[in-house]
Amino acid sequence: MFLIAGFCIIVVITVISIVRSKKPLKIILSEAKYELLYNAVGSKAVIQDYLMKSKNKTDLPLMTGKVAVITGGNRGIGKEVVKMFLKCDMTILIGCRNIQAAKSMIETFRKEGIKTGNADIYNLDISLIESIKLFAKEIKSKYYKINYVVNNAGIMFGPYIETKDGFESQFSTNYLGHFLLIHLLLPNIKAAGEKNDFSRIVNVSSCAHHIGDIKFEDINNRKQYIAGEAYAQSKLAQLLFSNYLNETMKKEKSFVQSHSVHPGVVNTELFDGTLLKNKAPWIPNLLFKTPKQGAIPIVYACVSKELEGKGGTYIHNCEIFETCQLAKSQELQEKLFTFTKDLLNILEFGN
Ligand SMILES: NC(=O)c1ccc[n+]([C@@H]2O[C@H](COP(=O)([O-])OP(=O)(O)OC[C@H]3O[C@@H](n4cnc5c(N)ncnc54)[C@H](OP(=O)(O)O)[C@@H]3O)[C@@H](O)[C@H]2O)c1
Ligand SMILES: *[C@@H]1O[C@H](CO)[C@@H](O)[C@H](O)[C@H]1NC(C)=O
Ligand SMILES: *[C@@H]1O[C@H](CO)[C@@H](O)[C@H](O)[C@H]1NC(C)=O
Ligand SMILES: CC(=O)N[C@H]1CO[C@H](CO)[C@@H](O)[C@@H]1O
Repeated sequence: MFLIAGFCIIVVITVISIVRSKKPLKIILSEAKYELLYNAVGSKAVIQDYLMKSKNKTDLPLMTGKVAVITGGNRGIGKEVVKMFLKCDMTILIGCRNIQAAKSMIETFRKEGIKTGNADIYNLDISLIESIKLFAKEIKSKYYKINYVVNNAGIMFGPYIETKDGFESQFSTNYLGHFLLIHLLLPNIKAAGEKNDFSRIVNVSSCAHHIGDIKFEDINNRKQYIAGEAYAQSKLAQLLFSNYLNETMKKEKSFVQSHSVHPGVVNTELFDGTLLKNKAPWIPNLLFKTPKQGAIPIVYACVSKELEGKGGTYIHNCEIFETCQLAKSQELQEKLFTFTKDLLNILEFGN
């Protein structure tokens, strides 16, 4: 009931705001298309979150000595992931832009009584090549083995902005930066993997990948920027890469597996500035997952024994789930991989 009412309200609000925005008709139509697609995909995901409620759980086993890297991690879903990793007694390397926020977050966890685990905080802006290189160098010099990497930092929608390196910001933050990070950390990730204890790379992707496509001829969406289109592209790109990487690791018999995770539709600041949060904030408050609930499938993807040897999969509410057909296309995976490598001037991936 709530869902249907919510959906109708969103559609009406959307139509009104788009028409009032006085943009060219072509843009209006594309924006309307993506708004409706997001509402459809989002509503379906909210319903799935509800139906799969009982599946959404993870153990927090003791994993003393394991080293995990997380990007972002100072707020939102990432913050809850850090908290659970601490409970598992891991060493967590947090790469974030807001060091102060991360420090006080850890202090708060300690005050709340979480005594286990270690947290090390580093400066990282995942949208900037220089910053990624510095971060990788710093942690590689201190930690020879890295067991888990959670590619969590992400942005959604927002206006067209290009980073200092000349890439559209969602593509750069959600996909490209993490591609480079994994390239740089791969030797250490491989070094940590063992036969029945694989290292794991976990990408926080999204159900939005279902409506994504890769626009090779205009990867930055410079010609026509529709925020929703760019977000979906970045999330599909992550998924393609995750699948590609698992296959590569399998072929070279490295003990590394990769997963993409849809955390659920989660009420975080990611939705700030969206129509939904501006006009009908009661909908996310009522229907969306909490950040803690969103963190559960991510932690599950890292620590679950059930997933050993089952990389290259997409996790939704702690179950292996179907992705869209596009994400499975090996041809597209390969094309995107080569394209991205060239974009970043990487000669040999992971070396
Ligand atoms: N919420 C959902 O419903 C949902 C659904 C599907 C997927 N996801 C994905 O889940 C992930 C986490 O989202 P969230 O909901 O937790 O969002 P959030 O509350 O907005 O948190 C985003 C995090 O990413 C960090 N970040 C953004 N840009 C960065 C940059 N250039 N360098 C370093 N860190 C950066 C932010 O750090 P600052 O504090 O420095 O900004 C923050 O820690 C994202 O990848 C998102 O796409 C979310
Ligand atoms: C996750 O996606 C990034 C690009 O966003 C990619 O570089 C990284 O290797 C991916 N890792 C896995 C295992 O999904
Ligand atoms: C991912 O790799 C692991 C082992 O490296 C393999 O067992 C698994 O089947 C792979 N996943 C897919 C979808 O091929
Ligand atoms: C919808 C949902 O997220 N359900 C459960 C997920 O897991 C947490 C923690 O175990 C529960 O509190 C939620 O009810």
